[in-house]
Amino acid sequence: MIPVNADRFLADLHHLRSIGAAGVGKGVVRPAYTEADIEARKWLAEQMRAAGLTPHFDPVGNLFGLTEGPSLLMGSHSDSQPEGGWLDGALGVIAALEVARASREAGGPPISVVSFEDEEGRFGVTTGSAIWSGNLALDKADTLSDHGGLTFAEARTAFADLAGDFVDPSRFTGFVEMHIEQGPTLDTSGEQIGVVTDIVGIRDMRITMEGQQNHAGTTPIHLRKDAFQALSAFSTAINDRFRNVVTPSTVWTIGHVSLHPNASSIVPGKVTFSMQWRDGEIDRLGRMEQIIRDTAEEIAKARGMTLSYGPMLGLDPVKMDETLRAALSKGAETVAPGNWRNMPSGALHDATNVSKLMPVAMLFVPSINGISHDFAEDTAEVDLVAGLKVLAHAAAQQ
Ligand code: HGY
Ligand code: MN
Ligand code: MN
Repeated sequence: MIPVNADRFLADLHHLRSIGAAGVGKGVVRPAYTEADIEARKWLAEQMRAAGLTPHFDPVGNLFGLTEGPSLLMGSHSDSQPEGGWLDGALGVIAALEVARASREAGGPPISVVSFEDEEGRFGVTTGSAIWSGNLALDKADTLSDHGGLTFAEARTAFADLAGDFVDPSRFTGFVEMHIEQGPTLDTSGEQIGVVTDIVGIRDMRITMEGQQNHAGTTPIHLRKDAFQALSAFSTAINDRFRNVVTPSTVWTIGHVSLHPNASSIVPGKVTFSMQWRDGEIDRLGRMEQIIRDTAEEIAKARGMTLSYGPMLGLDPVKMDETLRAALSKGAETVAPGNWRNMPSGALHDATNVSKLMPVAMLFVPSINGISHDFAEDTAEVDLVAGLKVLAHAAAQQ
């Protein structure tokens, strides 16, 4: 077993939390390419160097801590949602750093570390690892923009003076990512560890409906081409039409809405909204897409409105590598005998992209009350340390 240092691991985790601390509970605000994100990555690069690894930024800000020769890659992401938790991504990066550091100290197996950039999709979907893995072409990524209109090409210039080439994935024998569950399963069952079996697929697109901006007092209801009413009708219709396509584990979300001009006395003439859906089956994702497009077209036509789509991004469901998964299961049984389970991931992770390049596996620790993507996200420190030890066990079996 690699002798990990739990106190050093927790101290690094709390230091990373302090970079971009939201000042609300343990929350963080550290979206990709913001000052806090860049400061965090520079601090991580110093820790990697101090651990005997060679820090390396690639052209999009993915940060690797490289060891010589072939190695197992471990890590996650250190960027956060606009309102993020202190552990989403950060846990996997700091746990990987501690295992790599402790392994070097003990003359153990070579471990490299990575913090992928923009996993949280300020611009795309798991953007940094999608580009590195070839799932997303850099020139296409450069045309993506955030909700404020900043392009990915502009944002990534923040790393221009730090960036080297993309790292050659063939130097890695596999990838293991530790992450919080971000859901209620382990918190409800009371189990300490989840060994991931597969990660769901996702589709994500922006839809714009345009009608007629007008006076909220003088425009009769039957003459309106009201963008909010169109969105409301669309959402109600897809909820109904999904009924006999989806399963209890299928999810779909309209999370971002920009209504123009967003004023109380003006009938909104335009709405652009995010449409995201996830499932473990590729063909179900396709059937849902068809319902979404058909319903949007039907509603826009019936209301004399125009309809346009932004780029659709997505990743297909992936299964975890059996050998790496067995190593995690063995570690879980050693660290938390009888207190762990095999389970799917409803959240997306960089491991999905990396699975295109090499064998991948993931492990979870519980999220208190199943909360994530919220300042209240948290995990008991005893569970964080248990997860670290499972990760170290899996690394030692390489
Ligand atoms: O949305 C996700 O599943 C990930 O946390 N970005
Ligand atoms: Mn994450
Ligand atoms: Mn996340």
